[in-house]
Amino acid sequence: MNRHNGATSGRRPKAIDVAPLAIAILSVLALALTVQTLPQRPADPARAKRLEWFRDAKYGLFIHWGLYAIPAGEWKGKRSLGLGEWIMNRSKIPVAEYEPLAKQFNPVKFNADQWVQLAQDAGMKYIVITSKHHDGFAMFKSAVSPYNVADATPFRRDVLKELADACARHGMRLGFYYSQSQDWHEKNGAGNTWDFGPDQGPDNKELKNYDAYLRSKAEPQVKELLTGYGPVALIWFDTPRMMTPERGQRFADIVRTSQPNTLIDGRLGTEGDYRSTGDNVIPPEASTEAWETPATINDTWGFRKDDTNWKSPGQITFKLVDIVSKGGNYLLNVGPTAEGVIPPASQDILRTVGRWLKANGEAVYGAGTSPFGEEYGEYTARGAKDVRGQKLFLPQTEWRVTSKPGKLYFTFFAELRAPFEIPAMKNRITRAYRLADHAPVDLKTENGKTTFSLERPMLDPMATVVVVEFEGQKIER
Ligand code: H79
Repeated sequence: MNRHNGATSGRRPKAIDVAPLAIAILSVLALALTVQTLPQRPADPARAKRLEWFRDAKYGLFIHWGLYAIPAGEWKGKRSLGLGEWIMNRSKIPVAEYEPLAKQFNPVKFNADQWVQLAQDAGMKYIVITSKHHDGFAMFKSAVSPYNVADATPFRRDVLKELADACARHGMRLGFYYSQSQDWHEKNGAGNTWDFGPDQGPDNKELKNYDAYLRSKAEPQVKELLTGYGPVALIWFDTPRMMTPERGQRFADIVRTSQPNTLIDGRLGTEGDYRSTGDNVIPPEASTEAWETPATINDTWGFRKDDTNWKSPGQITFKLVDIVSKGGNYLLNVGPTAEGVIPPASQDILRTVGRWLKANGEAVYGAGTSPFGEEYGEYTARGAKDVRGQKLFLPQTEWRVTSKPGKLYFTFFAELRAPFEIPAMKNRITRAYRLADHAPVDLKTENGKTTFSLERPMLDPMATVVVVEFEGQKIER
């Protein structure tokens, strides 16, 4: 027991005082336990406010578009493996050979309104587009560097400005990806070892004048993005190589002073507003802090003409509901061609998921996490390891749960072979119905267990949602 408990100091408890004393001690213990289980970051009301729209949005469109769409995965007649936007790095293309791609960049089929319309049809609530990827080429008119779409190409149009105006017309939020650390076009940026040598020596000593690059290009370009394109929903920084907390803070200060409502993602190098998972990584369990999974619709971000490994609409829908049930956002990428066309296959997939969301969006937008968790799967008890050598997680993918006050949304991704048993809870269940057509679902309660069955074939074989209403706001287990 805590003899130095301030709540009892100066008092000598008599027998009759034991109850308040016990309560005081218990509340101190409870406080200590709460503090331990709270997320590490301190409560920040301004951040919570900034994040409100983001937490409700759940689903965004990522767009990777730049000069790399021209080679589209092939350099000098040879396939360059890996991510399309990494071709300069993977094929060790010197700046002197990559830079002239700008003279070929003329995406005459680019139509910002059509892209925003696609995102809207897809049921996406925000767009994030590459303003400058690791190759250093800016997709906006920049006074900081002539290596940009308006000054170095025959197209001469400010792509980001057109997109920002279209988003404003459609009421769509727009954020910018900006590669703050890697810049393969600049001798002092990180990453271009083939033209400019290694970034760091064996002792991590910096061999380039990295701060000169940050101050002369990255920082002023981020400032341009935050001053010339209307309200910016977020800045999506990436790969924080050599980003010390001080350097990260310089970017954070630029964002906060230019647009205090703009969110900072989780890859700046200093604390952002939300956590970014690894690329294509969906965590195994739910979390209450704001987070986002950036993900590819095939296996590349920037367009590759040979990548047709599209995820199906059913796979995308599962990932979206899985992520929402764990408290996160899904930022799903498309890679437009050098002509300015979003590959028709990815458009079809997005629109199919969008049609599902039209009927079932209530289970997604603004929805909270699952109060259960057993549906996610479990770690293997047999000692198998995953490819990274971590304990293997065996996911279950039959169903997921999202929630709103008084409501649970059970989404089924496969037909039920037996009546579905609602996980045990203290709340009384009042009724159940299919979300898409509001058809009632019969509930059976026996021995304190409530079950229901779904008609076969399922209403929507891709994903059928059953709403279960219960007494009270929150599930008590
Ligand atoms: O913008 C997308 C990626 O280009 C970027 N993040 C997403 C959102 C990203 N930057 N770095 N990485 C992802 C990690 C990259 C790893 C690899 Fe490679 C690039 C594996 C293959 C190509 C580096 C070069 C490691 C091997 C070759």
